[in-house]
Amino acid sequence: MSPTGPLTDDGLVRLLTHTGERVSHPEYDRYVDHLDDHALLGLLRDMVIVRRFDTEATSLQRQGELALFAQGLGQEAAQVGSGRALAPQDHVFPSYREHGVAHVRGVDLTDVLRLFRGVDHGGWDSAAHRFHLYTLVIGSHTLHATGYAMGVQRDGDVGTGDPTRDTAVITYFGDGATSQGDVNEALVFAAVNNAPVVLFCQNNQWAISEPTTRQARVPLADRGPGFGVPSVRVDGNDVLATYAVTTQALERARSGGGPTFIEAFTYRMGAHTTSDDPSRYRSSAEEEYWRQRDPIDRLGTYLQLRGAVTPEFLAGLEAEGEALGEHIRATVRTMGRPSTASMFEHVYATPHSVVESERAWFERYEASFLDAGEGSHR
Ligand SMILES: Cc1ncc(C[n+]2csc(CCOP(=O)(O)OP(=O)(O)O)c2C)c(N)n1
Repeated sequence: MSPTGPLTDDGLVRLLTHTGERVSHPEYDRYVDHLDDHALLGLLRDMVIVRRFDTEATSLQRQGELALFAQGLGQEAAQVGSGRALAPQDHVFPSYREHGVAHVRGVDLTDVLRLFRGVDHGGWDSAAHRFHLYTLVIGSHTLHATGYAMGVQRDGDVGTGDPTRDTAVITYFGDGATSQGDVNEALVFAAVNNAPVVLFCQNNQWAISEPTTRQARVPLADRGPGFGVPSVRVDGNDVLATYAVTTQALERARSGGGPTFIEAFTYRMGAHTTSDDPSRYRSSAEEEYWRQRDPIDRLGTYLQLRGAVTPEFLAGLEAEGEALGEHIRATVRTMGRPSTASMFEHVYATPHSVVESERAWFERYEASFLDAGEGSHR
């Protein structure tokens, strides 16, 4: 057992220090060496845009436009780095905080807010984006991801050597989720079936008010080898490192090498959700420690040191953020209420007689108010 407990940052793969210096890593350098200034600025842009989304959504919740919001603040590098490592044909099974991954999968982030406004269970086309619906039941989607990966394997879309065909599945979950049976069962199935799945744990240190020390006595990545799943601990606030380790894990999955467990060591800088008050259970010293390790500042400093950041880039990014803010505010305020009958849609993939008879009953019930001359029901 590790004498340092689950909060140690020992053994983290890191390519950028928290002061923005590039450090070499014998195994992982080769996964990022091809990234030129343009690509690195793209990663910075992704993270800044996603953080702007967070800020706007949090304000809208405070104004009563959203029922709830779960911020991804502080986890941008873990999400953008891993998300950018995906191939178009890969599949993502997220929990409920993966807005950064949604963004890099091309989901319009206002569609994510349809869920938080309560007008839709999802809001985006999960097949088109290969980004499945958010899951609020902690850990259950790791089983869906593993099962899906076993299906991909049985379809013969693994290990063919065709880079446009070979497919991996990735699933995102938190440190608290590792205490759930579902996640442990997913690890068993992934291991014994050699499933092409990457289990990406964002250890953001807190499961609402429960710290990681209440979830484990050892670093979370130590769990993987017990199931026979290779594991990596990565600095989750280092976008280059998360890109590198995820690229390697996805390549292993696509080539038939089986699953990988990744622990991205990061920090939830915001509250658990807008219903939570973290000042009740964590210290300002802890928050300050992590503010010094901000993932956006880290990459931004590195790019400044490289001389890659121009005034034009910064102006463009500012304009992009403003446009996104306007788009979010305008779109959310005009999201209409769903019709009550829409609850009968998408229950099953194909028509189902029970659902159809319930829909017919409901339509008769609604119409009865009109027959009674009330104009509309109350
Ligand atoms: C099966 C289940 N149990 C309990 C909850 C209530 N719950 C919602 S979020 C949460 C904490 C999750 O923490 P973690 O997995 O670390 O993810 P994070 O929110 O930190 O990203 C809990 C216990 C739930 N949604 N589902």
